[in-house]
Amino acid sequence: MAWMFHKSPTFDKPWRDVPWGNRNDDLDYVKNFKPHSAAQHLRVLLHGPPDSGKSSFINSVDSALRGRISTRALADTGFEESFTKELLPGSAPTGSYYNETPTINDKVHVLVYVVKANTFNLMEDGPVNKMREVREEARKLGIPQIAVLTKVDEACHMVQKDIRNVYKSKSLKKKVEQLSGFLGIPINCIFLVKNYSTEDETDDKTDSLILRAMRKIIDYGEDFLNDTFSPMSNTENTN
Ligand SMILES: Nc1nc2c(ncn2[C@@H]2O[C@H](COP(=O)(O)OP(=O)(O)OP(=O)(O)O)[C@@H](O)[C@H]2O)c(=O)[nH]1
Ligand SMILES: [Mg+2]
Repeated sequence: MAWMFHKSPTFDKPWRDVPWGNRNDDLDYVKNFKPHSAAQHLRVLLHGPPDSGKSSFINSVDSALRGRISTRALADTGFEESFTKELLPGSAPTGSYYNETPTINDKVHVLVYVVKANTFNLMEDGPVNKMREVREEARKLGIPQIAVLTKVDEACHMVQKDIRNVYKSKSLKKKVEQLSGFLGIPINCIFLVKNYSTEDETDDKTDSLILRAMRKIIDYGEDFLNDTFSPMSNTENTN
């Protein structure tokens, strides 16, 4: 009866509740979002190693919003994908991004770390080390930070079977804890996501995870804009 001693790869109950039925609500929220009047759009910087799923995440958000798989060029979406660029174009006189008088529209409003969940060991993944430097810079600038752990389907076969197992998976919970410790980001700012990759149609459950993450990204970005333009200060905080 050896099977009796096998540990289950999943918890009986999810460690985070995903309101799977909330997809339409989150969809409306993200669709109808208008940034703080002082900014033309919310600027989100996706930061992560090559192949971590940054472009796929941008396309997946677009797909979820449009209700069909999208692969359009993403100019003017407010997203930027990067692994090296400065967070604040005026912060360092290096490269072609130097801007002596950055306005709120030039600044990054939310920093999103994108890491693949099937990375063997986050600590040993050289590129992930680079994120800690960026994190320090973001912290000094007061920029909110979120992490998205992608490729949850490839990281856990129980999730591949049924995406609703995502917050029940023991191995994924471990990855989240590992990333939280490594980057110093609280667990409630880390989101598990499966990007659209091979699908030719969108799916409500996959949408739910993508839109939930996007909703949080928006909320944190808005907090940053509201803090920068609080009624207490009538001048823009350029630090
Ligand atoms: N199964 C699965 N595949 C994914 C997921 N996200 C991304 N991929 C695949 O992983 C590969 C890399 O994804 P990209 O979105 O191009 O990664 P990136 O971070 O933009 O990579 P660079 O632009 O090279 O830095 C692509 O083949 C995607 O289809 C996911 O959640 N699940
Ligand atoms: Mg890319």
